[in-house]
Parts: sequence; C-alpha cells; structure tokens
Amino acid sequence: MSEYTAKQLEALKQQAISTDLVEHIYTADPSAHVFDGRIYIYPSHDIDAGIPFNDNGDHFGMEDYHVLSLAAPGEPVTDHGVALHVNDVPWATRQMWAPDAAQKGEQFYLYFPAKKADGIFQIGVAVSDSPTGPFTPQPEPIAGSYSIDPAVFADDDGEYYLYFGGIWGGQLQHYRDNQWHADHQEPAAAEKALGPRVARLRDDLLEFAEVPREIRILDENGQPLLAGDTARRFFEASWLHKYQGKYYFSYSTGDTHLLCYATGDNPYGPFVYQGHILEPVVGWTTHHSIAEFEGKWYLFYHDSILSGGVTHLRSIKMAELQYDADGRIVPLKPYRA
Ligand code: FUB
Repeated sequence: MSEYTAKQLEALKQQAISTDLVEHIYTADPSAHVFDGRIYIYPSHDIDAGIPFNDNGDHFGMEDYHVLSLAAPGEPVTDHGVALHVNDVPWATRQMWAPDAAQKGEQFYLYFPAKKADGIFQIGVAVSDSPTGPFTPQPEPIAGSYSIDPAVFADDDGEYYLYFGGIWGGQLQHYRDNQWHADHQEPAAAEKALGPRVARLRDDLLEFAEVPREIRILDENGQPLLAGDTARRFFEASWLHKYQGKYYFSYSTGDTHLLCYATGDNPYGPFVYQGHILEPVVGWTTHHSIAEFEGKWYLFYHDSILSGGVTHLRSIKMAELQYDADGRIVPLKPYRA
C-alpha cells in the first residue's frame, strides 16, 4: 500500500536527484565497492513474498542476491544474475536481508544475514573467485554473529572489520553482551541507545577474530546518544568509510528515516555524531553505502518510487557526495523542492 497518490509519486520522480540504477528487478540496501577499477553493487533483491506487513519486517521476504556492476557512474549497469540463493545456504531458511562484500587477494566474500529455522537472524559468509559470484556459502553462520546488516570495512593496514546490527525486526534489542535474551527490549527513552556491533575478522575473513564490541555513538558533549533520541540514535544499516584519515560511521535512524553519520579516530569508535547524509526517501526504510571512484565520492541508496511507494519493493540509486573544507558531509535531499 502506498501513502502517496500517483500524481505525488510522479512529481517526486521528476524531482529525484538520481534515477533508478536498474528497473527490471527491485533492489535495495546497496553496498558498493570498487574492485579492480569497476563499481560492484551488492544489494538486497526485493520481491513480494505475499507476507503481510508487520513491525518485524516479515514482509521483507527476500530469497536471493544479484550482483550489479558498472564501469563508471552514468555507464550501463550489468545484472550478473543470481549470486547466492537461500536454498543453497544450509543454515538459512528465509529473509536474505542487506548484504555486503569484500575482496582479499583473488577471493571475494559475500556477507549476508538470514533467519535460521528458529526465526533468529545470524550472519553468513560465502566465497567466490569472482566479484559477481556465484558464491559458495560456508556450512554454518559466522560463530558469535547475530542480528542483521553486515558491512565490511577493509582498513589501510590490511585488517578487515565487520559492522552489524539493527533493532526491531533486526533483533538487536534482544542482545546484551553478545547474548540473546528473548525478554530484553529496546532501552527506555532516557537510557543509552543500543549501539551497532563490530568485530575484526580473522585473516581468512570467514570468522570473527575477536568477540564483537558495542560501538558508542556520542553527542557533541561526549555523552552517549539516548534511546529516545530517535532522530539521531542508531537503528540499522551500518557503513564505515575513511575520508582524509578519519573514520566515518554512517547508519539509518529507522523510524525517523534519516541517514546520519558520526566520526572517530579508529574503526572501533567511539564516534561523535555529526549530522545528516540523506533526508527521508519515499518508503519506510533508508539504507546506503559510500564509495570513492576516481577521486569522487558517491552515496548509494534506495527509495520506493519505482514500485509506486511500496515499502518492501525498493530501487537503488547513486548520487555524488560532497565534503566541505572541514570534512563535513554536505547533506543531500533526495528530491529537489
Ligand atoms: O532489506 C531489509 C532490511 O530493510 C535491511 O536489512 C534494513 O537495513 C532495511 O533496509
């Protein structure tokens, strides 16, 4: 169901700052990387699984991943077909949500969340000798992983870090100290917000090298953001990039529909909240990645205009991102006024 009229959607489509990268399938949660000089995008592949809408996100019933690629911004986008299907993952039963990928040497690694038969999300990894797959999954999820939205960051020193987590349908509210507690919920408004998680990966990139740590996101006074600060607190969609030696942790605020960022001096944080990256898009979710290509920076994101505003049928886009002289990201509005 769309909250927009056809006329409003048409107007927003005309005002959009960028066009859909592909229209033959629905795509979302674009994780973009430049591997060997080409842009590769690892998105969710949205389908209508016929599951009614609920706060757990069960209507996001995705089953597989397609890898997309392009030679440069504005160039044609190639769909490389199915790279991994849930039926080929021994431990996973449903809901192949937002993935990400990494390259190390000649190998490529696809990280993805999915629900096990018990309805609990874990994160898996699948390997290929091509950035476009097909990827062969490990028989078990990554030990000690949980929740959703894996994002992998390769630091300049050769270390790789996996960021993850998402509240509500992403189940992060049920974890304290990396342990699941069914009765644990999102903290009360005046309590500290839950933080995303990060763990350095082992040299083979198949397992964590350490116990996941909770990331702290601080306000301008050095205080942790509170759970009631819904316009700034972490909800889901972690991403980490490095710009001029600083670490930028970006994320979605979920129910306030913003993409925000915070900066820090190392991959573990703490990160200090800085501001918005993208104002709300058409559709409930917002999710992104940031990548550099030939000296310019790009934001990859999605909205639901292509499906007429259906929140679980999204479509990925990219727009150039600018930084000011102080390294602050210039926020984007997805539709011109
Ligand atoms: O695509 C399913 C979920 O929607 C993702 O995991 C979240 O980040 C949100 O975009």
